[in-house]
Amino acid sequence: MQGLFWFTVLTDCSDLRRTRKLRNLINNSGLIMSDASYRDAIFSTPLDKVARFSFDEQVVACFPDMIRRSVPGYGQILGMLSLIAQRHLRHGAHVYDLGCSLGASGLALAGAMPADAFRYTGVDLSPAMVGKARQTFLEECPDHAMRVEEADIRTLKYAPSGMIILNFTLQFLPPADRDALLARLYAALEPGGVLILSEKTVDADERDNAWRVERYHDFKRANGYSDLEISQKRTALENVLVPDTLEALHERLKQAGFPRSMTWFQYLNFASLIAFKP
Ligand code: GEK
Repeated sequence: MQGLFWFTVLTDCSDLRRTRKLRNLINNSGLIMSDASYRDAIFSTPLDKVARFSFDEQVVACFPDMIRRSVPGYGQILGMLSLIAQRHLRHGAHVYDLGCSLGASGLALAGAMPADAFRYTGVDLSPAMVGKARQTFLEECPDHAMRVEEADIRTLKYAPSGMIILNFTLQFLPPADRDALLARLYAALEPGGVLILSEKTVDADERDNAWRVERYHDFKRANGYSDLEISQKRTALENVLVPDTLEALHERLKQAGFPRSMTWFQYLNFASLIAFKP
């Protein structure tokens, strides 16, 4: 009887912890990563020649700060992931997080769901990202089934999955490679499975696009980036991050086989879509 009491108390405590973490995520635009990362100052001094952006050690060291200050709504998207997962995932289903970087989506899921609720595989091409993500999962959620693979998501052999997360990654693939990947993800999803696709977007209308980009730069300035940093980062990302329009993203999903997709979140020129496999 006493044992049952403690079991109930302990279960309630961890439920409470999960609820707090989740509430924190939804209401703040920050990350739940407990280690404070370095402040992103990569483009803060004038560079003779701005090199193409790459996910190297320097970026990994300041990545949580960089993404939090550069992607409007990043924390809110992470927070909603687990609420979406809890509605759509069957118990114990497999989840992919493609282009997982430091595994923030995995941490968000593990922070909100019990260890046996899902199995997670993060995939990233950057060895520095993969190494740090593995270490974070070991430290933060050793009881959850969290794997991280170093691989190219275009050539990976996919296991059947209930949910696939593609958060701010498709935009880094050459546009010609995007449809083939989405078709393979549709095939990998189990019936009833969902794909979450979050991307930076561009407007077809020039005036709308200019307005959104200008307000986005205001957002970055308000988050402490200087005009020099904004302009050098923009140069570094040219032809590396190639955004689609929202309409093109929905069309790609349709071509890939998804009969239904919707934009569930939008903040300036960043959006998150959900696509359903019947
Ligand atoms: C997050 N989802 O924190 N195969 C595997 N990984 C790739 C590939 C590829 N072909 N191309 C790029 N990447 C994360 C954020 S960041 C977005 C994603 C950003 C990886 C790349 O190494 C990087 O870690 C990630 O995709 C993109 O929610 O930095 O704006």
